[in-house]
Amino acid sequence: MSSVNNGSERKLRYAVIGAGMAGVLAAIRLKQRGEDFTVYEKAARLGGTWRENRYPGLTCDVPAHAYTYSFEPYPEWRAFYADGGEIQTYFEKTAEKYGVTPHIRFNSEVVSTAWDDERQVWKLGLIGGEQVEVDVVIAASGVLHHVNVPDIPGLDTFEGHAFHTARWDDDARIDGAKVGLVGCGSTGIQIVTALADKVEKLVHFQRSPQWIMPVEQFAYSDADREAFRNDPALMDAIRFSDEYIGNVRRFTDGITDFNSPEIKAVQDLCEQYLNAKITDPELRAKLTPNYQAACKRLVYSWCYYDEVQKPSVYVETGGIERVEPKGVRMKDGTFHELDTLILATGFKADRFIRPTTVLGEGGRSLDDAWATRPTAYYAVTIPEFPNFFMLNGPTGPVGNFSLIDIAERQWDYIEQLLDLIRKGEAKAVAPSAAAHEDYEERRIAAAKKTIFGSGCSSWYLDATGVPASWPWSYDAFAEAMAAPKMADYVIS
Ligand code: NA7
Repeated sequence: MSSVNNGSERKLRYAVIGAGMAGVLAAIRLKQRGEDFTVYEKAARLGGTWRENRYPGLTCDVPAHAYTYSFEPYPEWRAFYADGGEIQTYFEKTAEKYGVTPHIRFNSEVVSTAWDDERQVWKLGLIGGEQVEVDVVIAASGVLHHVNVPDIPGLDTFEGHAFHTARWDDDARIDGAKVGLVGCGSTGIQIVTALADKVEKLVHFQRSPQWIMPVEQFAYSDADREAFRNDPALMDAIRFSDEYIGNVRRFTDGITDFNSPEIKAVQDLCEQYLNAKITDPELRAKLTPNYQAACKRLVYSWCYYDEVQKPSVYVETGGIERVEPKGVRMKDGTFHELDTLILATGFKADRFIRPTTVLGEGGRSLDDAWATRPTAYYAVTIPEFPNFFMLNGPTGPVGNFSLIDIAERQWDYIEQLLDLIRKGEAKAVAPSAAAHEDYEERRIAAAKKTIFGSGCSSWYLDATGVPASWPWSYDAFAEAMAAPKMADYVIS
């Protein structure tokens, strides 16, 4: 990371778009340098995905002590895998501690941002019509935040509460009620585990079953937290343990080749877990996927197979014909009467900063640049969009690594490009079209060999069916982020 701005550098004005995990990170780093920045946040609270998702059972699948900023360990976690509310508290406390909350303008959605070729500045339009001018835009607007509401006929005729999991409806009847749940990603599976004991009946509408990776969950005691406070090395020991970082690194390396021994080991583990836990052959058949483990993002759970076997839960594998006022009608005519219908149907993962209008050099729109698929050079920068940097942008996710770690490394990369501008060696930087094309060619070829491209549908795939995550190893990612190839940048 570069040093504090000591006044000899050009003083830039920065707009950070989004006050989620990545936006708060950018804010902290800019604050530490003494830079002039504002974070524009569309909502009334920071937290991004952890603000928006409040569904019962919400848990992060990265161990809590590995799901923190590297510079801000947190002794207070209540369990090995933290719940969403705790994580939201962590980000709010951290933003407060580092003094960045006052730099966030809440309820201030950025609706447009346009590059002025002549003056080499970005002009932002805010929701109320206000115009703002900055030198640098940091797009930290998140990945999984545009909800995917399924197009099921009759959905709007349902008489009970029907809602997407990221729009949790506190007025919906859950306790002692007949609840329908559509979707079996991490969200749907976590909701089954939280509701099985609360509802009268939970009908889980399953289009595709999921492979479940067994993990262990346990609570931290007061004594554990006291020990973490007194000796932060204990938290590092978890963060850098072979059980976590070693496994996730091996898994991420394995992802790059769907025939790899690592993927075979994951497959064996998931199969053994399923066969050991689910005793009823009919239910086991329903829960057995017809694709390789890890092709869809692996679902981690310590209790799903126990909960799904409870008498209150019914896994419905038939096709949904339509929603009716009192429930869901299946294609075979079966009717499930329901009080509440929960849609755990995921997100439109190809939106990123959109619907914000982004116009780069010569008025080129991001929508045009992304007509085939959203792309960014090494997931961070885009040709013809100078001084525009993305955190957790397209092709950013690296295996099952914590997105915090990924954003921190991306920030270190961005800093080195910003330094060129601060030191007067450039007024604007963007990758060359040729460098980006070369990156995309290599990335797509590698992506097709990854486990995500082995023949299943998932939010990892772009509209052309190519996996849109980092297709190489974690070490390759760390190396790429450590030093931008300056020759690949157009520096004006
Ligand atoms: P996911 O993982 O995208 O899962 C969405 C689920 O919803 C998945 O089971 C889909 O089935 C199902 N789905 C979507 N549309 C429909 C319709 N129309 N009918 C029936 N079922 C449908 O989203 P999550 O929120 O669970 O998790 C997203 C990420 O958040 C997760 O990977 C973690 O990284 C955190 P399909 O598999 O397409 O057959």
